[in-house]
Amino acid sequence: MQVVKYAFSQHGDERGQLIALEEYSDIPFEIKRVYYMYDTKPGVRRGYHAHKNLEQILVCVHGSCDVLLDNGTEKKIVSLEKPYEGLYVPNDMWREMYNFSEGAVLLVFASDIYKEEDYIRDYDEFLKFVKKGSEENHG
Ligand code: T46
Repeated sequence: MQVVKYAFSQHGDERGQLIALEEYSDIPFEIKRVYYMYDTKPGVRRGYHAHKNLEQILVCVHGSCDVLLDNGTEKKIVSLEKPYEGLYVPNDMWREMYNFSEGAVLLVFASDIYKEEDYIRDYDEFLKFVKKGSEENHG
């Protein structure tokens, strides 16, 4: 599994840093929604789902957290600890976010509005979904 992490351009000067993110260039899709999570309680693990048709970029703009990515055959753990790093999370990818540091803020850019029907929240259903997709693609 290829993990795609972006290193965003930092516009730094003696005053500090600034990052600007534009759709279709820094963010590789049209941004239809932005959300963020903060005040995450100690020991909490979030996510536990995949999306059928949603691309996202996750940026830990303050603090750090870990993200487990699972495509049904392989798992990878990615640490997000720099405000200039973005993790691309494509369709058909199970994700869990955990190890949030105190005060962590996880910002997410999404390619679509919120649609509950796009979520796969059951892991066995997810495995069936990705297996079906790969059979359709490979005949
Ligand atoms: C994802 C990971 C990285 C909304 O009403 N609108 C929204 O756009 C979102 C994202 C959530 N909600 C509501 C639905 C739930 O009642 O906020 C509540 C918490 O959402 P959820 O339990 O889905 O949060 P996470 O952290 O498990 O997952 C979220 C995103 O939902 C998901 O798409 O990829 O962050």
